[in-house]
Amino acid sequence: MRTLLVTGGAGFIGANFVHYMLTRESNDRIIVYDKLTYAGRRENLAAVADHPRFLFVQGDICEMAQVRATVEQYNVDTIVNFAAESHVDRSILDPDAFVKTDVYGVYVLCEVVKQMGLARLHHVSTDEVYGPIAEGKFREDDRFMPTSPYAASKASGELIALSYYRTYGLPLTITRGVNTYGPYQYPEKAIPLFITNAIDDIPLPLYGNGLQVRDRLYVTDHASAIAFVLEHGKPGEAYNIAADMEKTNLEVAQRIVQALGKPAALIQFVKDRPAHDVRYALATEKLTALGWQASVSFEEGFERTVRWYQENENWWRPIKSGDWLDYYRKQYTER
Ligand code: NAD
Ligand code: TDX
Repeated sequence: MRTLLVTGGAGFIGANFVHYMLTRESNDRIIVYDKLTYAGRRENLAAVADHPRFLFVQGDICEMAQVRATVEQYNVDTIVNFAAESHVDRSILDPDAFVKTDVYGVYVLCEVVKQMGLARLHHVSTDEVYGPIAEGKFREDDRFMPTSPYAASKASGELIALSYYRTYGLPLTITRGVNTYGPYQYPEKAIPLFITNAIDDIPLPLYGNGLQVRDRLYVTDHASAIAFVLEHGKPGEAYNIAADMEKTNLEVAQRIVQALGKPAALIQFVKDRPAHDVRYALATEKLTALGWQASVSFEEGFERTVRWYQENENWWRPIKSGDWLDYYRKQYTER
């Protein structure tokens, strides 16, 4: 039996990972440790709130004493770190929290794992650390060339963690996933933003020409890949996660209006994101050679996602407006 401290477990991928871990055969205990920023919500964990192997602790990964106390109190042996500021547009407008959580916060977790002799730190990273690639795919040993303050913070956090593996032998594994979508994703990210806008007949703002390419991964596949690396990954190694489902933003927006029976005229081209990465793509042989594979096609994941937002308005309506979205609309959607 392991006891996992899932930092950032009340956010989109973290909550889906917790659901995944608690519904499969295992005795693992799951302690979610989350600051509950705007992106972290107890509602995301409502389905497992009474599960006998689940507990929630509100806390910040930048607070070393609190992380240590939680590890001690619950006999944690493994930390899986999802906690991050995760939205590129917010990092462009105000990078401060990104540097704190995505860099310093990772350092704190490394220190705790080192000081307390834990069995594993698994750090969840992103395709964005490599930067854009016009053709071909990045492999795990390619150099980092991040563009946005978000991507640079994630790259910096990873470099700190890797230095702890090299210098102190920290039992570290890393995964770098591509753009992930599915239930519980905050409606500031493109897919849930577009779906919820389309439901309300609000324009879908496509940055620039809409031809930027992202590889799309359904969230349960992202969760299963992390669980797989926790069991089969080798310390000191990073693993790309992708499912070979490259799509332009324009194609995704078109599929959304079609699926919801809305007019294509809802799609509006707006001012581009500064330094917008034109394409991300990852080679996944390292992970598939170990035996992991994705199980949800884009068609199936897309249909499930659209249906989930249609059926769960009570989840997204309360967070569909507010300071950020109002500010964002001014910054990005007015030409
Ligand atoms: P999210 O923004 O939905 O959730 C982040 C969670 O971290 C929230 O619950 C938030 O409250 C929590 N958090 C933030 N700062 C914290 C702090 N200082 N201490 C404790 N908790 C804190 O993000 P997500 O989309 O679920 O992403 C999860 C992880 O996966 C991130 O590390 C992100 O970089 C990475 N990632 C995301 C994607 C994607 O497409 N969403 C793709 C690849 C990698
Ligand atoms: O309104 C929009 N219009 C638009 O055209 C928004 C919000 C986005 N976009 C474009 C920008 C990107 O090319 O859609 C694409 C996807 O945008 P986001 O959903 O913001 O994702 P991205 O910037 O690619 O980053 C995501 O994937 C990698 C996550 O937010 C990161 O946390 C993850 O590391």
